[in-house]
Amino acid sequence: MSRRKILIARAIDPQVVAFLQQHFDVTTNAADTVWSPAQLAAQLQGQDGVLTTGSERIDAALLAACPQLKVVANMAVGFNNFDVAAMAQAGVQGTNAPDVLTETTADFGFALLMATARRVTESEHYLRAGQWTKWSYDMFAGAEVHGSTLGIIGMGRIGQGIAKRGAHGFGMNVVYHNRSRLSPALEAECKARYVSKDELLRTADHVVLVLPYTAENHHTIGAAELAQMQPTATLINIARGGIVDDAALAQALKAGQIAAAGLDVFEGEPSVHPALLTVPNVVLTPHIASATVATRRAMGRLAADNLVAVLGGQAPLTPVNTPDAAARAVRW
Ligand code: 8YV
Repeated sequence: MSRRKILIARAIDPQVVAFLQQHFDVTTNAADTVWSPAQLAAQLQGQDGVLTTGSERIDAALLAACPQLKVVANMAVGFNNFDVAAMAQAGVQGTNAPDVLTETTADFGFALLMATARRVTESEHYLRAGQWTKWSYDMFAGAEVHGSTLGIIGMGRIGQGIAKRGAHGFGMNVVYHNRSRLSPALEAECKARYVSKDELLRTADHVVLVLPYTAENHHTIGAAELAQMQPTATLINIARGGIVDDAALAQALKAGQIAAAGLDVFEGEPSVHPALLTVPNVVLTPHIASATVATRRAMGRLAADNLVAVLGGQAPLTPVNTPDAAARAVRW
């Protein structure tokens, strides 16, 4: 049988590319261009599989235009770029890249929390601008981290990682809100107490968002939720942009309704709401929570392993859907 063909939609770790080349005829995106849906469909002609990086929209129109496509392996734990139902109906296997990024992403969640609470970037800008001429008792006085109340919305693997860091490393009182409660054993391991979203917003000193982006999670934090938070509280978003109403957040930060925010993800990224760029009490990073050399390599390798498994006739390692058998047969 001739070798299967795969497309790698964006530049990824060269070691992962080399691994894939051992198994497949590989087409890469040498220029690392961000393709439009039409360009992606054109690139996918004749391809059996594709490695995506989380921003390529895989929907019914694309799948109809690519009748040979059998598997889409996302190099991300989130897969809100997939229309999972359309993929199942079209007989296409989708996979994601969970677990390998959990601890790294939790580390970054904490880094962003610390930087936001302790005003790290704001004070660095002040210093670089030559404004530091004398000490004063309240210069960049921030919010306490140790011993404070950490509220986590979305208690999956990454949320649990943040809870453990907060409870065990910083003696924080951890509360969480999630679609479903953790088992008593996991709650004990994370030293986390389940509360309603309202209670969490009212009582947490630091609110961290780690929930997946779905239609019902759109604007989980908007003007009404920001109004419930304490004026001394911080908000950290390492989940997805659409979970926070960025315009309402910029307004709340300007008005001093909350103390500060740390954002790694944005509505419409890589564009950032212009109002957020003008408020000083927000730490902004370009969606890098999983960005360590080792973790990005591991994410790529897991996506690659999924392609090898599926196109080799094996079960995927980390599936996100079950393709319709009859539609699947047509593609094979
Ligand atoms: C990725 C992410 O960096 O895994 C996710 O869901 O958001 C990030 O870790 C991004 O999707 C690119 O792969």
